[in-house]
Formats: sequence, structure tokens, C-alpha cells
Amino acid sequence: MEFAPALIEQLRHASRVVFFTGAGVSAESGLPTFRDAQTGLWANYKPQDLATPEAFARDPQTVWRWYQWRRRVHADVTPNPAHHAIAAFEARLPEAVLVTQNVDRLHELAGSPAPIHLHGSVFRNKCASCGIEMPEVPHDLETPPACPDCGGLCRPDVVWFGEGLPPAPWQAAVDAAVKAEVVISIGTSATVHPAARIPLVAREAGALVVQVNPEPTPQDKIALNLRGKAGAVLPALLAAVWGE
Ligand code: BV8
Ligand code: ZN
Repeated sequence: MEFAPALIEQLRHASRVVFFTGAGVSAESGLPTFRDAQTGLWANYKPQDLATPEAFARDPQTVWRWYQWRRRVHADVTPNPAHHAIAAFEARLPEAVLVTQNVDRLHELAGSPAPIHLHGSVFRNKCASCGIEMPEVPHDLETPPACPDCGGLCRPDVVWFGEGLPPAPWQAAVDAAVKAEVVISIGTSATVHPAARIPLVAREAGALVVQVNPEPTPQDKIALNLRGKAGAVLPALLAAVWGE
């Protein structure tokens, strides 16, 4: 895979690089992206309809079972070469920051030290009423357990549509974006807000935005586009920059 020499030079001399990932970085690990049609039992549900507080209030059992199904699916997948390449870049770039929209833990499993999760984690639970953190439970538990403090229902500690993003991760991501020399935006449809603004904030502050995606996205116009799958492009980029 060929890269523009100017891009390689810039990455060789950059220290403040922000990696911004979406569901596409986990696609080659076998995790369906939000855009992919759901399978089996969940084929006739749209994620956007289930990942909302209203859906949980209306039918907690169904929403809980959807997350338990996703946890079972997530438990069986492993990081792919894209996750490993990002972790290898981070190991060489002490000031690198990884911001992810994903709720899986594949970046952590690939060795990324401190991914910033803008949308929470499907492996953390909290009380839907008082918000305290609740322990993980076996992924085959069919009904949400009750909060030991207030009796409220347990829910996954993810950000649902219509919910605000956690302030600290959001601020950390914006701070990294405004200081970034380069943002590498990987596997995101750039349609979910406000997360999708992170590359734009960096661009407006003068950063180069590189986008890795086999498909066009609304980010195309502000990015240097590397059309391809993350699992192929990122290891090739790593080799071109560091000769690894
Ligand atoms: C908020 C956790 C306000 C849950 C998620 C109208 C216009 C604009 C915005 C809105 C609007 N109406 C409503 C909104 C706001 C809404 C929003 O953006 N909606 C969109 C859908 C229009 N946003 C919100 O509601 C946010 N909150 O605004 O709150 C507020 C503020 C203050 C106080 C109170 C309230 C909250 C959004 C967070 C939602 N939660 N996840 C869960 O997972 O169950 S987001 C969820 O979707 C995923 O986590 C992921 O982050 C996102 C999907 O985006 P991507 O990661 O980009 O994935 P996607 O499938 O879309 O695309 C995959 C890409 O990968 C594709 O481009 C594909 O080509 C590419 N790809 C595929 N294979 C590969 C690949 N790339 C590389 N390699 C490959 N092999
Ligand atoms: Zn509670």
C-alpha cells in the first residue's frame, strides 16, 4: 500500500497524534457495526430504537436482553491488526491519545493504555435510577438485577441516544483534539454527534485529519482519505512510518 511521502514525513515527526475510532475498527474482529443489519433474534430491531432511555423505560427486559446478547458476542471476539497497530503507534508516541466511540474493550485487549470512551462501556453496569456503578453479571442473566441501594433497575453504563456524553471523557477528547498535530479517524460513519465533531475541532485548530474507511463519509471533505479497511491500512501505515 502506497502513502504520500508528505504524510509519512508528517507522521514521523508528529508527537501529538489523536486516534479517533468508531465501530469500523472492530469490524474485522467480527463485531457488527451499528450500520450492519442485526442478526438472528435481533434482526427486526434497529439499534437506534433499542439504545435509548425511552426503550429501556418501556421494555427494560428486551433492552437488557439485547445488551446481554451483545456482551456474549463481544466476549468471543479478539482485537484485529488495526487495534494492534494503533497500540503500536501509541507505544512509540508518548503524547498520542486514543478516543473511541466504541463500547467494546478491544483497544484495551490490544494494549492501548487508556482509551477515552465517549459512549461508555458495555462491560460496565449502573443503576438506571440512582446511577451507582453495579457489578458485572453473568451474560446469560435474562432480567436486570435490582440496585442494592435503591431497588432501581440495572442498565449498561453506555451513553444512549438522547443522553449527554460523560463530561470528563468529552472534555479530555476536546482538549486532545485542539492540541493535535494529526488526527487519524478510523472506521466511523461520522454521523453520531457530538462525537463526530472531534476531528472537525482538530481540523479547525490546524491539525491534519487522516481518515481510514472503505466508504465515503461526511468527513471526506476535511480529511486526507485512505480508502481501505483498518486491518490492512493501519499496519501498512505503521510499517511505512516506523519500518515495523
Ligand atoms: C446527545 C452506545 C444530547 C450505545 C452510542 C439529528 C442530527 C444530528 C444529531 C442528532 C439528530 N437527532 C438526534 C441527534 C443526536 C444523536 C445523534 O447523533 N443521532 C444520529 C444517529 C443522527 N446523538 C445523541 O443522542 C448523543 N447525545 O446528543 O445528547 C444531550 C446533551 C446534553 C444533555 C442531554 C442530552 C448520544 C449519542 C451516543 C449514542 N450511543 N453507543 C450502544 O452502543 O448500545 S453510538 C453508537 O453509534 C456506537 O457506539 C457508535 O459510536 C455509533 C455508530 O457510529 P460509528 O462508530 O461510526 O459506527 P457506524 O456503524 O455508524 O459506522 C461504521 C463505519 O465503519 C462505516 O463508515 C463503515 O464504512 C466503516 N467500516 C466498516 N468496516 C470497516 C470500516 N472502517 C474501517 N475498516 C473496516 N474494516
Ligand atoms: Zn440505585
